[in-house]
Amino acid sequence: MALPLIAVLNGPNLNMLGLRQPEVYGAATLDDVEALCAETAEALDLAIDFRQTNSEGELVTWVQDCRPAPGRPGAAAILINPAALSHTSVALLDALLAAERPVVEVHLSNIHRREEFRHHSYVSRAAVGVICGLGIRGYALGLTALAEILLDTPGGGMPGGGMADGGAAEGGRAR
Ligand code: CA2
Repeated sequence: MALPLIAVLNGPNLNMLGLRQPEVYGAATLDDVEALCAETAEALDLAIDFRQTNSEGELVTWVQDCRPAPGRPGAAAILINPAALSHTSVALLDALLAAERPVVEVHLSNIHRREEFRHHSYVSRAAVGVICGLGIRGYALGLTALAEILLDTPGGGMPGGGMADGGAAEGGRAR
C-alpha cells in the first residue's frame, strides 16, 4: 500500500553537522539525521524524501515540487529545517504557504536562547508547529506530529497527491 510521503528538507550549511560547532549543534552528522528520520518514518508507516541544499532557490523549488503535478507525486507534508534561511527568506515563506501542505519547522538548537537575529523566523508563519532546542530528536518528533496531523485530517486538508507511489490516492490517510 502506498505510504504518505514526507519531504524532509534541510537548508544551508546543515551538511556541516557533526563536523564543526558540536557544542552548538551536537555530534550527529546529517547522515545520522537521515538514518533517524528513516527509522522513525518506517515505524510510523511514512515514506520520506530527505534532502539538503545550500541554495535558497533550490530549496524553494523543492518546496514547489511538494504540490503534485502530472508525473510528479508531490508530498503529503513537509518537515523543514530552513537553517539561516528561516531568519531571512520571504521567498521560502511564500513557497511554503503556496504548497498548501502541513509544515513542521525544526531547529536543532534553541534559537530563542541564541543571538537576537535568530529569534524571528519567517518560515514559522507557514508552520503548524515549530520544534527547537531538542537536537536531532526534534526531527523524529516532527515526523510523529505530521503522522498524527495527516491521520486527523482527511486528505491532510490539502489538495491531493503526496503518496509515495505517486498513485491517485489523496494526500493523508483515512482513519
Ligand atoms: O538550530 C538549527 O537547526 C538552525 O536552523 C541551524 C542553522 C542556524 O542558522 C539557525 O539559526 C538554527 C545553521 C545550520 C548550520 O549548521 C552548522 C553545523 C555545523 C557547523 C556549521 C554550521
